[in-house]
Amino acid sequence: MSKLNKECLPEGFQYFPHGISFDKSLALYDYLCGHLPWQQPEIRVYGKLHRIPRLQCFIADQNANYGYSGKQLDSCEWLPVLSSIRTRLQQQYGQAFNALLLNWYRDGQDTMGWHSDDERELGNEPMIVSVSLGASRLFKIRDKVTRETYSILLETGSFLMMSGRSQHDFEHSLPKQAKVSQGRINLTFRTVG
Ligand SMILES: O=C(O)CCC(=O)C(=O)O
Repeated sequence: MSKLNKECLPEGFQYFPHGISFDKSLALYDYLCGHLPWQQPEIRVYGKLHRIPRLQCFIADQNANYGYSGKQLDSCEWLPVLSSIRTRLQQQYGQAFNALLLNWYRDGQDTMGWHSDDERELGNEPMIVSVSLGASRLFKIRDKVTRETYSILLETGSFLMMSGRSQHDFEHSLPKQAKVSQGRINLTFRTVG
């Protein structure tokens, strides 16, 4: 069963459509495309090395080490505009975020596979705030037990907050959307222990 209903996201997921204004979010998309050292690292999947199907950049305070798929991420410096968003989110959500993972989906061919953000460094019930910039993309959430799937369209300037048991009970993904020709950048603010 699949649901497409922003009011009906499972527990632990909350969507805020207008966290950043439309114009500012698109200007920020353009700025970040040209001002970060984007990389396309390789990860090992079932023993074979593959380049991830998107570009990525990781920013963290000193001593905030984080990785996934068995790989530590190299971090770069906070840009002032990203520090400002972090400050705002910290005030809004009462959480100290010390790391930011950015993913750049150059068009609808770029994706993120099913996973949970359940690495040990994120703690037991992490709060992760995800900010979307650029093209709208579908975000899928799947119950690990019932396999029930939820879909939500993440629009530019929106915030998606994941907290509580969201990473225990659910997986999420960003599927391919062949008709999407524009790019999207996603920022996920995290607290790494
Ligand atoms: O681009 C997105 O909205 C998904 C990002 C994501 O799944 C993650 O950073 O763990």
